Amino acid sequence: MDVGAIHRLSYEDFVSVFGNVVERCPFIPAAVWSQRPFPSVAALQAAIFDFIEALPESGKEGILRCLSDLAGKELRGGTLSRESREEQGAAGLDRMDAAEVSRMARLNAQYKERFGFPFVMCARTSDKAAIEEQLRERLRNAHAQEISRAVEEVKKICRLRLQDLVLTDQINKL
Ligand code: 2AL
Repeated sequence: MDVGAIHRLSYEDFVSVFGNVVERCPFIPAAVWSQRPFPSVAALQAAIFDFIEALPESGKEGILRCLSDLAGKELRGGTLSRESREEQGAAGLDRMDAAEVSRMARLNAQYKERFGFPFVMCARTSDKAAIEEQLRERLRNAHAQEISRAVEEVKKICRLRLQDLVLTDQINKL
């Protein structure tokens, strides 16, 4: 991809292209827009990560709350974002039997009850068994430790979504 293409995007197109690299957080690309020109996609990614890291804990929790549950109601109801649906599908979360669905629902509810935000994990680099195992393990973490762990997962998801945008060359198609 020609990085100059990013620079040529209007503010509206920039937010439209990068608006969901962090799930349902278009204010993040809106906030880093003023740091243009980005010499590379890696520089854009770094600006996004720096913005997230500079947030207080309450802001990080806010970002985490924008994600939908893994294997939750939105997946079954067809209301996930396209990216989230594809990622959850890649991990096999759309092909679970009734026992798996109810175990995940119980664990997701326990997690949310304990931490106040949904369990977040990069699904594309995992599978349904590993996701359930991680969820059980991370339920034991301390609150602050779990915020940073979950933010690391948001960054992994963001990195892969940015890579997709570059590979599918959606920026040059505008
Ligand atoms: C997600 C999502 O939408 N994509 C992904 O990899 N993980 N959600 C989540 N709660 O972890």
